[in-house]
Amino acid sequence: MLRIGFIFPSSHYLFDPFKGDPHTHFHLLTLLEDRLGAQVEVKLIDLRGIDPKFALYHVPECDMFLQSIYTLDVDEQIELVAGLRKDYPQAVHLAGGPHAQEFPKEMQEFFDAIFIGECEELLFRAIEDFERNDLQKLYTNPQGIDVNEYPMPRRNFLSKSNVSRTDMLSLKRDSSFKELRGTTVLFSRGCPYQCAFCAMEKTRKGAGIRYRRPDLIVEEIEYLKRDYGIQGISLLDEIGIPMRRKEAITHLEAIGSCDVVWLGAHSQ
Ligand code: B12
Repeated sequence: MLRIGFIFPSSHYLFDPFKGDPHTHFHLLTLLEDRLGAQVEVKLIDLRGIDPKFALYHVPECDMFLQSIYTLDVDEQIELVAGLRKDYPQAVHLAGGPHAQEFPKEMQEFFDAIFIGECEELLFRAIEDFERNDLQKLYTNPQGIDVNEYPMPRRNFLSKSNVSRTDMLSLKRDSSFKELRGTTVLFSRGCPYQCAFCAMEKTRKGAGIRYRRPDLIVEEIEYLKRDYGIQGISLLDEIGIPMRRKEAITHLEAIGSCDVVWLGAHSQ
């Protein structure tokens, strides 16, 4: 059985790293679990809140480690790889995400394989390659995926107390939502703008913005209510409300039909 660990870094620079959630991880780990079942053992190695000095002690042995590289985390992520190579020398390290996409050459020095673009399908190809002892150094997908073809990202990779939290929906001048149990959601992929200051050059050239279908939004919120007692959601989408009027109405009606409060805020 192939042991795959997807690491989320300490996020030590954040006042409260639990205002967000590891969505890339939920999504890819759900896919791995669904498609590969008993062939894999998948883990979300959540290092949030752990002093980076002691992070290695929290990482179980795996055959394959995944990381989504962000510029603010890159030094810590590289250091982790170096430590893990000493402790678990057989393991391979795969990296995608904003910083790996923008600086693939630099990242190839530290990781065994780099992923550029939306890599749902390429991850499965890389696993096949790894099992044939033929892991490639670079996997690129220039096309955008259809977000509605993929299952709802499950949260079962974290404990219930980690997923369902209070103080997720507080407003600056109104604390009446403070005690509600909330979590974050992501109902879209990408961004339609081409801002000069944005680090995501590759994303800008991508498939633009795509939203989940209303019935899939309802499915996810109902799952969060049923399994996690969620009373409110915080939207992490870059563009929380679709810009086309018709699409915005069905999107908001789907959320509205679930009887939860919601907050449109990329919390970082
Ligand atoms: C939701 C979100 C968050 C969430 C969830 C992040 C997560 N890691 O899951 C939260 C709130 C936690 C968050 C936090 C931060 N975020 Co943020 N976030 C986003 C947002 C809006 C969407 C990312 C997402 O989850 N998409 C859904 C998933 C499924 O897609 P994806 O991540 O793109 O992954 C796909 C591919 O990139 C690839 N892939 C990615 N990683 C990997 C890894 C492997 C091994 C493989 C095979 C493939 C792969 O395959 C995936 C499927 O197609 C993006 C904007 C954007 N357009 O991407 C900003 C963005 C990624 N965030 C950004 C930043 C700066 C941050 C913070 C540093 C903010 C801060 N100042 O604290 C923190 C970092 C915290 C941390 N340690 O992770 C920047 C990153 C810029 C950079 N150069 O690194 C972005 C691009 C926004 C921006 N334009 O500035 N973020």
